Amino acid sequence: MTLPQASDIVTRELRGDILLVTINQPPVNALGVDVRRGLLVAIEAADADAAVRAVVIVGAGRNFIAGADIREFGKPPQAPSLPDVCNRIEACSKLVIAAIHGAALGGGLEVALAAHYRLAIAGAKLGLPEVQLGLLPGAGGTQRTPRLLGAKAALDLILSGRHIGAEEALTLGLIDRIGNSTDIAAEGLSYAQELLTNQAPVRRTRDAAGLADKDAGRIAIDAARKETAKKSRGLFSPLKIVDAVEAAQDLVFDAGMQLERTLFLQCLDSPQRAGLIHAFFAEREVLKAPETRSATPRAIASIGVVGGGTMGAGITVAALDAGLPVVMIERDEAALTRGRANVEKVYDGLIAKGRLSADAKAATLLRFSGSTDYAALAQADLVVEAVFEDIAVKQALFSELDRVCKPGAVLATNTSYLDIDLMAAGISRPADVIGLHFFSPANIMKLLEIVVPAKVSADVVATAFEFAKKLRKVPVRAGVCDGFIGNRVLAVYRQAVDAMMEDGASPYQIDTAIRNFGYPMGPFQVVDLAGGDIGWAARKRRAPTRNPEARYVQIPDRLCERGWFGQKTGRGYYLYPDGARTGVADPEVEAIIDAERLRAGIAPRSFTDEEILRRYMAAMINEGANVVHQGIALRPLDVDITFLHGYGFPRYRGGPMKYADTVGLPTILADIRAFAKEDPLFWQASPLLIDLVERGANFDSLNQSK
Ligand code: T1G
Repeated sequence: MTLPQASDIVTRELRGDILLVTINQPPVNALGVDVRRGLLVAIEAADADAAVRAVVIVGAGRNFIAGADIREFGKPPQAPSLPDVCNRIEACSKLVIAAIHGAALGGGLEVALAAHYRLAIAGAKLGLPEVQLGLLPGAGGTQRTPRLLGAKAALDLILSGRHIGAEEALTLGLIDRIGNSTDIAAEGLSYAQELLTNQAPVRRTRDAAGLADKDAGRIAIDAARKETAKKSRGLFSPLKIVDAVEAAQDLVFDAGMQLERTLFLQCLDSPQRAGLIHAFFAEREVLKAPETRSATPRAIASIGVVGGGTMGAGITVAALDAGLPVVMIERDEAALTRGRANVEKVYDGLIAKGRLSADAKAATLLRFSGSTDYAALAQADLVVEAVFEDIAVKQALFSELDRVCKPGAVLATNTSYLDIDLMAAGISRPADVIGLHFFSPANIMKLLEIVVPAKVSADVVATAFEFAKKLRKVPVRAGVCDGFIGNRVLAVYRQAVDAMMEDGASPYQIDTAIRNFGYPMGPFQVVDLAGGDIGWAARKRRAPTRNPEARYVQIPDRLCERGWFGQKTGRGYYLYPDGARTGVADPEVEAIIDAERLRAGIAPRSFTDEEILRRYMAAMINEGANVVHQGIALRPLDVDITFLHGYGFPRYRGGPMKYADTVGLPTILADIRAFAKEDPLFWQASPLLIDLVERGANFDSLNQSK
């Protein structure tokens, strides 16, 4: 049966006695049902045609095959399955050669493993990243890879999900040849011809002897299981991967394939797969803002950074690491020396860890220059200020930038809460002013909130997204408000957490409950890490405008008044004896909490971990809904990405809004209404949440790109 559309997507062309099979399914040749059908038709045709002595499979465009079509997961499966297609390729009576350029990932590599020989050219990316999607290689990857590479190398490749290049693939034995030219079809055909000339046999990966050394395999599997149990932190699929590779070691191929299928379907059904795939697509959708569609970014060839403190130095390193020249401005020589030292400290740390050479540091710093004269910014395409968080200081600074920067330079502020519209209003070019809110450490944290003031021009927003891409950051478009997206939502769920502490839950129980949800740290550990003085300053700043009717928990202030700011002062909510990184509970803190409960007239009650989590998430989700409702975030997925990349939200849950959809919005709304009986002012259900529940819709229904 020939399916016309399949033949369009998978074309066959006889070149002499070699059948060239080309997959052409933009954008990345994902293995959707049409591609699977087309491959099957092609292999059947090759087997049936006596004129065909070999088959070469290539991908059109920039990639071989990106993998299974992730968009198909969760939908009813359509035949043929990818395992069946791979088995049919492997069973072909003619030589099958996979010629790889670009990505051969997941199912893409599994197709190549089912071929009899594999060639790749420079720039190829091979890997089995299914674990990053909460899955495992489900088309023979857990059975063929160990047979080809041995259990240890296979487990490393599959459990890490990492991409490897052609050279490493050749060394490992994943491929047989590296092609020299960039013409992948020519390379594949030439290699096929060579194999035919040499009468190379049909060589099935299922028959490879990588698992012959049972003892080595057993040792590798036991070690992987122990290591994975320790570090997979609640993830479901990694241990299933070990089980599948163990099956490859212990069972015949077909039985191993059956077990792989069973384990794959278990992973597919896990909510973790849904969360991780949501994160995968959200990271791509978040790059699509109205301005990135409508405007062309300005060129960014050189950067200015005003301020050499923690943030200024971090931003400088991020730009230097992106290959950009950076000029740092500080108010005087001493401050500039400190700024440069802050930059060098980052690189010296990497050298100390053996992750950077001194020469590489020196080469990078050739692109760094410093000055105390703003005139040094005259040629910068984009300037980011990271000076003291005071609106008057910032306004004065923007006046200087307005005076010295060339026309068209983007003028950005790294402020975490000050009014960017005010900064823009004071200069002659408000259309060039934008917020670039980095997260500390700015050279490490991926999240970059791109804060869009009222008068900014679309091409400046597009330029900010382009800048984020250069720095390999994950940009999220945010509207101007106190805290933008992340810190605004944080302020709300922090209040919920402080209220629970005052009502009877210890900070240590709360931290444990939140860590068990999947966070690396609990909220009180985070405060101790970041420094309690930061939140204290924010509370003092908001005090004049705080609603006097609103509940205010004073416990955090009691600690700050004692200078107990956390790790940097040796104690905060926890004690850090001898500068330990992991704190211990502090009886004096518990005594302060008891005294505050007494002062507030509160009779403490117990909380279950489950209730702690429900309150924590209800507050986060509700404020996330408000942020979307008020247009501060474009879509719920923008809130998800903010919390995945800026606040340690467990990735396999997809983010707070995805998690809310998983729990069910009616449940979240019911919780909020129940909590409102104690504190109606704090627990006000978001109009967006109410509307979605009334319509029987969920947050994901709002995620189509704007
Ligand atoms: N399925 C569907 N769409 C995909 C896709 C995929 N596998 N990979 C990418 N896309 C979309 C992506 O959403 C974007 O869409 C566009 O293609 C360009 O992607 C059975 C079960 C291949 C390295 O995990 O790593 O195989 O935004 O921006 O930067 O064992 O895409 O344009 O609408 O990322 O050039 C395993 C995932 C799947 C690889 C290219 N494979 N993809 O990077 O482009 S599970 C993966 C990537 C599996 C089997 C199992 C990258 C890339 P839009 P992009 P890129």
